[in-house]
Amino acid sequence: MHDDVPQGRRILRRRSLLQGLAGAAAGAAALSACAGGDGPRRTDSVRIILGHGAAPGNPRSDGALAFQRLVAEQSGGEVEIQILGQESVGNDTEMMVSVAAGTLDMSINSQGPFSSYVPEAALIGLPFLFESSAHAYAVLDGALQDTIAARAEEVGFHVLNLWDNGMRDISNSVRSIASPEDVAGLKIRTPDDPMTIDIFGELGANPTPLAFGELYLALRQGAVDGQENPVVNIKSSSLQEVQSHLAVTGHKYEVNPFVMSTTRWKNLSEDIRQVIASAAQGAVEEQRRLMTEQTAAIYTEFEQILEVTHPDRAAFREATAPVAERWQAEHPDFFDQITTAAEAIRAEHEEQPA
Ligand code: TK8
Repeated sequence: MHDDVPQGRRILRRRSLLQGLAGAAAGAAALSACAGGDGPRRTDSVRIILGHGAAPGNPRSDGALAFQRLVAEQSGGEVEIQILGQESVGNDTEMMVSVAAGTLDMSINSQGPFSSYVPEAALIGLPFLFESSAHAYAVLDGALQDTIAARAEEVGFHVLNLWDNGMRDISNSVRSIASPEDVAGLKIRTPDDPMTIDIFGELGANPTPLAFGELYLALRQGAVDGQENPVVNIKSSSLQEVQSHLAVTGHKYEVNPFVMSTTRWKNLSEDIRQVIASAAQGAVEEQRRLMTEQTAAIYTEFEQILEVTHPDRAAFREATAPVAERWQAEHPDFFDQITTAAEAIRAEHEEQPA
């Protein structure tokens, strides 16, 4: 990934890989259609291509593998999921474009790039909306997910479910962060996400959107001072090697929307759709379980190798309050829906004082 190929060339390479795959799939279908004779009949087999941007060992990668296995089992081998991870068919933004165009069947994507199509989704990342991932699941699973899915369906994405991209913390290589003032002046890489850009702009940082796959090198070369992500993503992409401070802010939460091109979804048989929906449910449960398990272990490890601070969340909440006001003005209905749901059960999810 970190070679010298210019970005444009790299995208081209990914595109031709995708086209090659589509061609190969068509070729295989044509072959099996005229095969006949001996051997199992493969004429009904279906291949579905799933792209994601996570590194091997990341819960998203392992969740994708669980999905692949469950689909194979539940379809008796009739449906094959081909996984292309680690941004090998494009970064999150590019994969959203490919799914919309129907050249990629599915993606376990990210909140920011998804919110270019479904703007309301950015509000899941309102600063300090959630206390924890468990709080977010309780709020999002159900009516909120249905609202998001209905909007997405109108613009070409069938939402299977929302995976956990975790509570986000801030790492950097310049200084310890104890208060919001310490963030000011830092050049912070953000995803292609309008909410995160807004939050870090409000804190006086210099928010710099960049694809996740470019981040390790940008940090190593000092092109940016820091970044924000859940510790699980920091660890699975080894970002701790090129960072020295971690501030456990939990300043926002993100989902990974698991999307399929609506055209592809509609063209599948009802049986296959049921298999996919049920396998996606099994996979999100596995992914969330892995997130919880890995998060605790990684915090313990990072305490040893990084300078870790636990800033006062209330001070950060106050410093970022104007962000919420702006997004409320822009999406009043969805803002009400999500904040009311989050407040209703906040007390149950607040950390108990020791
Ligand atoms: C990796 C990204 C990553 C996200 C980001 O595909 O870009 O910071 O948090 O998980 O989706």
